Amino acid sequence: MNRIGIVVERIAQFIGVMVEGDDKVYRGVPKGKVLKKTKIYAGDRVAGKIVGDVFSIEEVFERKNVLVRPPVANVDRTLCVVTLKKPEFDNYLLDSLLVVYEHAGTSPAVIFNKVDLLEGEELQELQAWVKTYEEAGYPVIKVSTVTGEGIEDIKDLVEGEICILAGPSGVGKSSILKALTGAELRTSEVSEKTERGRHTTTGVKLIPFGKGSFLGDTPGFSKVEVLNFVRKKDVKNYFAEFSRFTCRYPDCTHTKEPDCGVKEALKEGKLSCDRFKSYLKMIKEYIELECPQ
Ligand SMILES: Nc1nc2c(ncn2[C@@H]2O[C@H](COP(=O)(O)OP(=O)(O)OP(=O)(O)O)[C@@H](O)[C@H]2O)c(=O)[nH]1
Ligand SMILES: [Mg+2]
Ligand SMILES: [Zn+2]
Repeated sequence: MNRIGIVVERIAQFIGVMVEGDDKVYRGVPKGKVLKKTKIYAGDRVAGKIVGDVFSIEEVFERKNVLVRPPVANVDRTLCVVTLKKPEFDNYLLDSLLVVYEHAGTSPAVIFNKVDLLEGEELQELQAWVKTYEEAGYPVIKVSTVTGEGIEDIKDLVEGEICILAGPSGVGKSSILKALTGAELRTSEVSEKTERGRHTTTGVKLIPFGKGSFLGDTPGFSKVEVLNFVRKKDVKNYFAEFSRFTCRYPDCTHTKEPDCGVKEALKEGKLSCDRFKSYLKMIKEYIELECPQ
């Protein structure tokens, strides 16, 4: 009888399959037409047979999406991790991640980590950013891996989902992975040393946690060029908050057109100027903006 599984490890030539109703990870071996035709990704849902310690993969089910970096299929959720401090918040980078990962067919969420480091005015600043991203339509969770705040909220949000962590270096992605799953990444398996002596994740490993969820870590990055992924005219579609306002032209880019509801809303303080500035920077348009102080 065929069993169903999910590819949880794809590291060099090794394929690890977790089989439904079984906690063990089997070594996956592609068979027949799968062997000839199909590339196998972490996140793939597969069918096949258990033969001793091996899972022979006879079928790979259709994918919902495939991310390139990291190479993972069927990603439901991208947890975009950022911090206000250590490292300092780069809202343009976050906005770029949100556009690219939504375009890739995943649902992004915003995780503000290291909230234990904030006090006084910094907490007010955090609250303002939380409001901005909630108004943009994203789930937002405040987290500290030091105090444990927010960890259960992440588990509730991503029940049953395949998730990956994304965000700049040093924001605490691996620490969140550890807090959620208990797993410390064994560097020998999923990392290699760079010239600077740092360990960087190379292979992909999805770790089960919470209520039927899986989580993959990624190395941090500092720059995302949205126009390498998304057509310029489509970028505005990934700023869901713009669609609350009506413009004279239905295909308005909210730049030089007359009677633009979005620019009107910015002037009246009904839309975040920070988000709009990110939008302009992404599409490389520069116009005079009227923003209330
Ligand atoms: N104060 C505080 N420090 C944290 C928190 N989470 C992680 N850190 C620290 O931040 C540093 C970076 O954490 P990592 O988990 O390695 O960050 P990362 O995002 O995986 O970094 P890269 O793998 O380089 O992309 C470590 O020294 C952690 O101990 C937190 O909630 N609060
Ligand atoms: Mg890390
Ligand atoms: Zn407009």
